[in-house]
Amino acid sequence: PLNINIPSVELPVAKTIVLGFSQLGSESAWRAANTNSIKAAALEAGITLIMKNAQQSQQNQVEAIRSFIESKVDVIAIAPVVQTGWDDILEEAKQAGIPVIILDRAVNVKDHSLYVTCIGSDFFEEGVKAAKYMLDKMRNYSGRIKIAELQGTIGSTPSIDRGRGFRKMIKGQNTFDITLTQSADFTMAGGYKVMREFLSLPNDKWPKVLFSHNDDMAIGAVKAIEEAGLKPGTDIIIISVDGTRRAFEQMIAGNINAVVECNPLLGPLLMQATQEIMSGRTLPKRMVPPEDIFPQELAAMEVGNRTY
Ligand code: GYE
Repeated sequence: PLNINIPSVELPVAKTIVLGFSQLGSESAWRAANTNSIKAAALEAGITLIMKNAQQSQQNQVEAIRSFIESKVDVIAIAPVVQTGWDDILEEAKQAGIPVIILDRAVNVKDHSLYVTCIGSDFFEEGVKAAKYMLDKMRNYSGRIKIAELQGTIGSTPSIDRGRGFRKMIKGQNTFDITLTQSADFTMAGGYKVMREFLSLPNDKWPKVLFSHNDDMAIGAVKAIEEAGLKPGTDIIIISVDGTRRAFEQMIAGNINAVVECNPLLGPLLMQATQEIMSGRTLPKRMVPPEDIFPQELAAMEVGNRTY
């Protein structure tokens, strides 16, 4: 018999990448869009995604990360609820040799080698844009302008930096004054509640401008303003951040005056970064999506393009 010797070939088995992602919660429309974008992009990229929702608790995030380390995922991604307190758990991931991607919000760690890259918006710049719009919008208004601010989650990068960017721009402008400021946790219910409290003060304390750190809180505040018998967008100028479809609809209705865009659709960037890390490429330490600001005059034209 003919004896043919066929050498056996080792076919490389394409191992699917496993990504553990700790999502911070589900407080807003932005967050829902962010979660959906990540799920869809993982599916598209053929990456196995293990996602855990921390319901606004840093402790839950730490436990999720620890479970990812124990189950030896390939890459860990974290959307951190607050900025501080990450050094120890990131050190654990480093000891285990698992690369970490920081997504959306940032972390304050002493050792920057604890994460590979940080993908997310420039929140300081968003605050600057919001203030620039306000300065222009109010340029013909005479007298002192009282500003109310609805902050997001205390200790979170977007809230800290939007507040700082905004303040930087009004510093030295002595007609502009932030007279009321409180956290409403980035939620619609919170925005409603805090704005109601603001408007329960004597009316000489009522603000002329509202700077809301996100759309959900602004939409909640619109309801409280209407209930107080005022016209949102006219009696109180409203500026918010995110750029959700609902906020655009509110602009069209005249209730919100301008929205600073903050892009939640980070899924494709995250999957790309994950694949590049796995193939040994070096990534930039910081990746920032391009973003715009939309005044109410553009809302009707743009609403159809909003994908979140
Ligand atoms: O603006 C807000 C969400 O971290 C950029 O979190 C995100 C913020 C977003 O709850 O709506």
